[in-house]
Amino acid sequence: ATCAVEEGSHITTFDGKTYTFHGGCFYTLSDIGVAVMWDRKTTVRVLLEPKHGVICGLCGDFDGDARNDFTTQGNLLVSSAIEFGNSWKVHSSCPDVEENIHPCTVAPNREHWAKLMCSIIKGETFKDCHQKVPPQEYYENCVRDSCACDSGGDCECYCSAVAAYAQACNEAGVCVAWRTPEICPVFCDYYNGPGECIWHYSPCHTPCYKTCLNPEGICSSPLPNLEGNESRILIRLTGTQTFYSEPNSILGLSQIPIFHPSH
Ligand SMILES: [Ca+2]
Repeated sequence: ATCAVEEGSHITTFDGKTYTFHGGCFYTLSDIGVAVMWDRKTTVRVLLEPKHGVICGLCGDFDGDARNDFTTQGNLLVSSAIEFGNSWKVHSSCPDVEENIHPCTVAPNREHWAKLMCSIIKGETFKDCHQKVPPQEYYENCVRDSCACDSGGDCECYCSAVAAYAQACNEAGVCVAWRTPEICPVFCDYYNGPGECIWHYSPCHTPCYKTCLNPEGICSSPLPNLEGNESRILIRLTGTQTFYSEPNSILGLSQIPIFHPSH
């Protein structure tokens, strides 16, 4: 099971409840993690074994029922994402979030651009996925995030938001090659030496695959299908064998930040 915190504020619990919580503090995501994957930017995934026991935090309690996931640290079932999120602050001195204000209200000049760019999610590019994963919620998150990125990193928020939908499609079995040289490109060629053609970007692959650290391609714990900003999966072709870069690493130059709990 996977709990995802995408673009820093869109959370899907282990039981499948989705909500938005823009917090500025440190929060408890889950009180135990089998593996944590982080894209070094705005997205965190916590992976649990399917038969793992009940947990608590922003990722919900993992009892198979999405309806009770807004249980506060004080063990109250609430309906407000803000009340729920605030209860899981790690430091009580950090101020509570007061209200989820739509960022397009604050930056109306960005709204048109955001809606235009995010329309890719509801458009032709992703049409094979629309039946499997309803796009509306992802579109709205995309508009919200694209409005919220006020300077620098403009495209990063947008690309992360589209990548979140591509990721959901991937997990539903629909792989969409949506990146182009104009839209959120992955510059693999940067890593190829002069005259070399070794590294390639691939949007789709199986959940378990051969890597330099896992040459047999045998996985004990399931890894989600990965795409895009989150993974930058690059394939290295060496003779008859295919090796992939480690998940979330860029060409193995940096290791995936996986933390194993000590208990
Ligand atoms: Ca639950």
